[in-house]
Amino acid sequence: MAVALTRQDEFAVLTLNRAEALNALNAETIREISEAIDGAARMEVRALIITGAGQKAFCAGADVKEMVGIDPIAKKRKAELGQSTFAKLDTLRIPSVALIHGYAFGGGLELALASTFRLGTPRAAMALPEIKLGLMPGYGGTQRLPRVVGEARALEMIMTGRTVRAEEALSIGLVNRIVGEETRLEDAIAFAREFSGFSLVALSYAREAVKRAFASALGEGMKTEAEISTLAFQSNDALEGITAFIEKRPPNFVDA
Ligand code: CO8
Repeated sequence: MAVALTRQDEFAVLTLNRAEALNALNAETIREISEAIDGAARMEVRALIITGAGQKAFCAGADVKEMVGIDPIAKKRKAELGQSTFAKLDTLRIPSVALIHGYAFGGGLELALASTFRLGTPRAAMALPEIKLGLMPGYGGTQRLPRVVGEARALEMIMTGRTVRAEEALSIGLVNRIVGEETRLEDAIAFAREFSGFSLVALSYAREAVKRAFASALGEGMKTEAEISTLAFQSNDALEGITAFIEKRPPNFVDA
């Protein structure tokens, strides 16, 4: 199983379970995340905590190796499936907490952005590095990141692919708190207990109201992202970027 769903006290814990691939999101993982979110909704728990197996990564993003040779229609379907899975998380009745240790890159950061809260350990490293592969974010990053950190910072992260570490992430609001490296799960549970005793009805309405403050048709933005990222995906540079990653060499982009 690529994803494990367990219960810890009154909380559900979703663990991405592909440590050997830094918990990269292949099709199976996305499907199992979706099933685990449904499972958490049925568990009568007070919050969902999302974490990654292994010491190195929360999640290193979409599985780059699965992107080789897929056509634009399949690519768009992939982007929409990721988007709809993350939207399910975003609209889940119980709040969610992404517990970021190590890398949260690409789709991994987009998963965290679809969560209600983000906690980072001192070794957390966050980036949307798609540009380095000749791609752009496709699981909601272009729409959710500016809502969290503002347009200029989002553009900087998306256009440079730069890695933001824990202290900076805290200072720009990308994570809510920094938690202990070794005590991260206990710390996340303690954080969740700060709101988990309150009415879920009131919590849901409050979340909904805050979302409305930024609701300039997120769905429309998602459609645009799926379309534009499909165009980016068809470029020679995308093929070169992905191939170079797999061949472990620097890419040679030609602007086409
Ligand atoms: N996909 C597939 N495999 C991966 C990925 C990934 N994203 N990241 C790491 N791995 C694999 C490596 O290939 C390696 O496997 P192997 O041992 O078989 O070669 C193993 O995990 C360990 O990785 P590294 O040896 O590279 O570990 P390092 O500690 O040296 O480096 C990094 C860690 C910096 C995280 C590095 O692995 C890296 O740069 N990974 C790629 C990160 C990335 O570019 N993520 C963005 C992907 S694109 C994306 O998320 C777009 C989302 C929208 C998609 C839209 C629909 C298609």
